[in-house]
Formats: sequence, C-alpha cells, structure tokens
Amino acid sequence: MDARLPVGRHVVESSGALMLKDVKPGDEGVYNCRVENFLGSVNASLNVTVQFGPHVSLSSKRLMAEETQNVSIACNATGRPSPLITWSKLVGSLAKDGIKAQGGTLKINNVTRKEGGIYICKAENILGSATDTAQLMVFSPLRFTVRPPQEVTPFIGSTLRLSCSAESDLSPTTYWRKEGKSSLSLNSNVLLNGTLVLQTIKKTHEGSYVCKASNALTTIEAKVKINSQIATSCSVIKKYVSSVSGNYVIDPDGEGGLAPFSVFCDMTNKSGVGATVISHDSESRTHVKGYERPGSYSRDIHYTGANLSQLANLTRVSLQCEQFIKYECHGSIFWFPHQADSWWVSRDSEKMTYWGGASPGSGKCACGMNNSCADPSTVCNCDKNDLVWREDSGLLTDKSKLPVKQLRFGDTGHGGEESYYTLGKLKCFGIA
Ligand SMILES: [Ca+2]
Ligand SMILES: [Ca+2]
Repeated sequence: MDARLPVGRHVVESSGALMLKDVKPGDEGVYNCRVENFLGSVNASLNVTVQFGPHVSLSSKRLMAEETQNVSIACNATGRPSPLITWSKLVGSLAKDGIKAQGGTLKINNVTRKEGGIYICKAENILGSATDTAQLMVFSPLRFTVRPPQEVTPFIGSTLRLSCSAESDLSPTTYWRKEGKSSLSLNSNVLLNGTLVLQTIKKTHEGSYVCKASNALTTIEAKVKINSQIATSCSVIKKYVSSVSGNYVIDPDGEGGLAPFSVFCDMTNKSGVGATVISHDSESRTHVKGYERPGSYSRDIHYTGANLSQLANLTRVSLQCEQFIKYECHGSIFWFPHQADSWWVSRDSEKMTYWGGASPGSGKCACGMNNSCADPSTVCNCDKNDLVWREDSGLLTDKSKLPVKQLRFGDTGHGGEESYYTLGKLKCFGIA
C-alpha cells in the first residue's frame, strides 16, 4: 500500500489521471488517489489487476528412467488469468491407465518403454498460450545376468572364481570390492567378463565381498561371503587344489574338533584320484622267533603325524582305504578258525582273525577265499605248518577297522619255527 509508483513508467496527467506505461505483473495492487485543498481532502482507491499471457517451463528437459519406475514431470505455468494446463505427447496418446495429470504435474506409474517420447505441456488463457517440451527416455532395468552365490567356502590353496555380470540398455560397468577395503587383496584379479579370481586361497581371503554394477541411472550390488576350509583328504586336494604329489595339511573332521595334520599326497596313485598316504614306525620286514604262546609277540604301530582318532576320520571321509600285510612263515600257523595263534588288532582294539586279501570277518587268508592254500584242508598257506617258507599276504580294506593298531604273533617258539611280518602304509583314496 505504501509502495512507490513504478519509477520512470508513470505519469500523472494535468487532468489528474495516472498513466502507467509498460505494465508488468508486479504493477498489480491497490492504487490510491487523493485530492485535497485547504478545506480538506478526499480519497479514492482502485484495485488494479494485471492480466498477462501464460509462460511455462518444465522442471527438466530430458528425463531418464528405468522401466517400472514412477516418473513425474512438473510444468510450472504463470499467467493471469490462471492458465489451463493440458498435457500431450508429440507421438501417441496419453489416454492410459497409470498416467495422471494433476495440476501442473504429469505422473506416470510403472513406466514402460512405450511411454518414452516427447511430452508437451501447454498453458492457455484468454491472452494466449505457451508450450514447453520434455523428452522422456526409458531404459531396461539394470539387473544381474550372472549373480555370484551368497556364500562360498573354498579349500585353502585352491583358486576361487566368482562370476558376476549385469546388463541394461545403458552399458553398465561391474567392479568388485572387499567390504571395508578400497581395493582387493593380493592374489586376486578381475577378468574382463567381471569374474573375480582369488588365487591360492588363504585364511586372509576370508570376508565379505561385493560385486557392484552401475550405469548412468543406478547401482545394484550382490554380496558374497567368502570362508575357507582345509581339505579333508588328498583326494579332495587333488580334485580342488593341486595335482602335484607332496606334503599337504588335511583336516578330515573339518573345522574344530581334531587338529589338522600333515600327510603325503600321492597324486598319481589309484588312477590319479589322489591317495592320502600315512607312514608308521613298523614298515620294515621284521623277524619273529621265540614267541610260542598265541599272540605272545606284540607290536604297537605308531602312525606318523596323526593319532588313531584323526585316522578314523580320514577313513570316514575316504571312499576306500587299504593297508598291505604279509606274514612269511616257517612252521608258524594262524589257525584262525580255532584258537588263532596270530592276529591283527583294529583301531578300536578288536582282535581281527582274518588276513590280508580275505573278506573281512571270513576267518581266512587270501588263499582260503578260493581254496588255493598249500594244504587244501586249511584256509591259510601258513596253516600247513611245515618247515617250508610259505607266505600269506594281501590288502586289508575294511575302512571301519583300519588302520592296524597292533600285531600279535605266536607259534614261533619251537625248533625251526620263525617268521617275518611286513605292514604297509595306510592309504586312503576317493571322496566318500
Ligand atoms: Ca578338525
Ligand atoms: Ca608250528
């Protein structure tokens, strides 16, 4: 009310008329005319409304959206009287579910590619009209075409490959990060196709990794938890880690429980399936003489680097186990079906009255399985009990009883009676 009249654009004529030139929207308001002389004064006021044609501007000239997003385009229109806003599309129609014009805002829910194009906002009043346009571009959503697993537990020493790739119209880039680190660890690289390769897995590789894919519109990510585990046997190492024979650490019962231990892996044995080979302190051919009573000779077997519980777990995770055993006799008998003068003791301290090459529990030696023994009426060559060097030998293969814990011999006390025994290494192979 106290505003000044526009500077330079108004004239008060001699008749008392106020003339405004170059009227602008800001000239609106109440104008007061005051007439006064020495007898007093009178006031008159007039409300002036300025009408002007519409002007429009869109919030954005170019909009990019992914399919299924909701899009809104705002059209700011000025003019007096207030202009009427209408929306149209340069090509095609707006008559569709999910497209709503509310005042100056056009809302498109769940946008599809068909809704891409040029949108026109038109504002009209009695003084004229104005338009503005915006281009909407709709792209396929960014998504993973190959997503890595959420959790992996590779074997120590193995190479881990994790694929990750994404696609969208806006060519995305993928990259890997280890959580809490700005770069990946050593011994890792990312192939051009987005595959993360971690070589010679170690405990330090463990952690959360994330594959991120980004395009101009958005970023998506896939998390992978990487653990590690020690192989349970040489066959597992052969399959997943290495085919080079040598010493390796295995942990047959997995994490926790019994401690891991070092073994020799023969990767060429057993048609290349990889054999876990356990040595012991009684591998050399050993002479027995002077022990007459059944089982009076006793030899405990001590395995190198592992106790019997650890080895029991090795047999459990292996498909097969075997241990070679040989008895060379000179008048010294087994006599299994009767009192048994000699036997072997299982890992669980059971007296085992059959010999290598025969079926477990058969009470025989190998020759007894096909009636080929030196004396056909017996089940072991040594049971002939003459003073001729004879031999019973073969593999023990019952993995629920192996390895051999102890050897017991007798019938070597009388004149001319003697023997030699040989016990091979424990070998386990295959993945149970
Ligand atoms: Ca363990
Ligand atoms: Ca004898």
